Amino acid sequence: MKITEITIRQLKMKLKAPFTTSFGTFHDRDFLVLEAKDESGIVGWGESVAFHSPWYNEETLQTNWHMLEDFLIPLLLNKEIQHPDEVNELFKPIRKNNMAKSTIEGAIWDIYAQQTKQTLAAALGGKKDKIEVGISIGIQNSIDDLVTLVDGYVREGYKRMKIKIKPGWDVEVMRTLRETFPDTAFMADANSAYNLEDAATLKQLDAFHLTMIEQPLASDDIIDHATLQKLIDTPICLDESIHSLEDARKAVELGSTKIINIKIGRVGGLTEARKIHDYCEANNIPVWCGGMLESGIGRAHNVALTTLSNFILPGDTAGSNRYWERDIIDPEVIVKDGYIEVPQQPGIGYEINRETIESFTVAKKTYQ
Ligand code: OSB
Ligand code: MG
Repeated sequence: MKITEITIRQLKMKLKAPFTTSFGTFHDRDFLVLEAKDESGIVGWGESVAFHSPWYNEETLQTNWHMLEDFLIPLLLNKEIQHPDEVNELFKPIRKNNMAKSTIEGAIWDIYAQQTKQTLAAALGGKKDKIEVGISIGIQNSIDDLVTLVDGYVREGYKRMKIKIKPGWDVEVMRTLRETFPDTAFMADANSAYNLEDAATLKQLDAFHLTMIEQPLASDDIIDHATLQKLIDTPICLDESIHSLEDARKAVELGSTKIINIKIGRVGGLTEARKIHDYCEANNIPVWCGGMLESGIGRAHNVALTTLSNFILPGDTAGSNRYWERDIIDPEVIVKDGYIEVPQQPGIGYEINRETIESFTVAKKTYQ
């Protein structure tokens, strides 16, 4: 295939409810979506999961646009490629900027799946026809508010509740949830809010039988996480620390992580995500698919990836209606009894609603 035209759009979508993590609060979601066209006119879609500000990692929507326009698009446009796995190789000269790379790579995978007349899930080697999902719940104003929210999501059928924690919003919160919902699967996500001096606090969480604790320590750390894992029973799951197969291998070998959260954008695309999946499967490390408050496009890629066999634990891919009044895909992603049905149309399997996408577009540029 040869990509002959690429359009980048900047979208602004209002979240139904603010989402608060240990590093900040999101009211809106600003992001890029990328539309690529091959010489036969097939269109593929990708999403940059970078945020407006460099809170989660160092990338932003603007740095992604810069990388795409000045480096990545020129490397790809009008080049003959046989398979999406080659995109990774083509982008090798550019260091990191994984979310920017993943934006194009996702669109190429979508086109490849359509060309070969299969779903993106099948193109990746996925076999499930439905996937099991949980939900990530931000920091609330009070424990009562949180209990009410969790109760609603338990009733909706979500298979696992992920609770954002930070110092001062941790042990009592998890204790109340465990007492109120004795049989619900809970985990906690700290987004790097702690350090090793907090080990005694984190140790108290062992009493609540969490499925895991996600990224308690610094994003650039895998040494202290290994030390912490020896001190606590709750399995550690790394998110921010894992950018590649090499990072995954080192963290697993050091004993820094027992579970890995795979985010397609953070690791530079579906090809690398699949490599991490395969490595983890061979080493008995369960994985699950993380979320970045995606629009329907990124959500569709997450659904496809989650069909791979070692995505054993429920991911953060909640239904579109948890985030948006109106998503940009048709049909929207629907969660029923904690499952999402994998769409059966070729490619990402959802239609892009052009009218809706236009209504959220604040900037747009085409490259030929
Ligand atoms: O750490 O997984 C995270 C949202 C923004 C930034 C980081 C994270 C999250 C989530 C939300 O947990 C997952 C989702 O619902 O998309
Ligand atoms: Mg996380």
